[in-house]
Amino acid sequence: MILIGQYDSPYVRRVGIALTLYRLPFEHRPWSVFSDAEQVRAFNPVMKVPVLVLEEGDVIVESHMMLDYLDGLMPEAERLFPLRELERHRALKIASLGMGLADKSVNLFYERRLHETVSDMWADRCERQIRSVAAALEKDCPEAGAHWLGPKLGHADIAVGVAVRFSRDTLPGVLQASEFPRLFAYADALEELDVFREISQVFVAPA
Ligand SMILES: N[C@@H](CCC(=O)N[C@@H](CS)C(=O)NCC(=O)O)C(=O)O
Repeated sequence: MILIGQYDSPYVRRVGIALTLYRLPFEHRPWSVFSDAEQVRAFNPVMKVPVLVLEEGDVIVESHMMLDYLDGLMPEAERLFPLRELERHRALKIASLGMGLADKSVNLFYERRLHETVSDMWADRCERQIRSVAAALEKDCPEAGAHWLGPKLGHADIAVGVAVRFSRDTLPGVLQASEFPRLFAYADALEELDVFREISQVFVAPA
């Protein structure tokens, strides 16, 4: 398999972490959606990353769809989303909140970075949404070193971890450790894991 996209993207990173934890061999092509846009477009007409190219050449876009595909390759006991309810829908909800945090952080970052005149209305809304989802996560956040569902790391943990890191890297000061102490401690503990260290990249802003 080939994973296209840089690890400063929370979406690319969550797929890279899952591939690594699943010990599925893959080639990483760290193409930028901006400076390598045409190369990305050759695989994904939406020109977004991640893109996962399968052995037979088929392409999957959207990180959640990739995780769904990868989970299907794994024995049930190793899958990173729980198979059974209630745990399953709870894990899906936490992963969706994590990705919501990532989405709104991307929105706000692009608004500030790419628009000559920033829309205060949109920027304020994004900031409120980021803080709102962080507050929801803070409320039920596990202790640092623990996991959201059950004894082992899962896609829900990974989604929250990569989203918090992305938000902090790209929007310094929007989320503060003093306001979200459990969430920050939990995310910091994830960043200490070997797989989070390995599948990682310092954020590079689009030129
Ligand atoms: N929902 C998508 C989001 C992917 C996404 O927004 N990726 C960003 C990189 S962080 C991107 O490609 N942005 C370029 C653009 O929107 O044109 C997923 O989960 O894969």
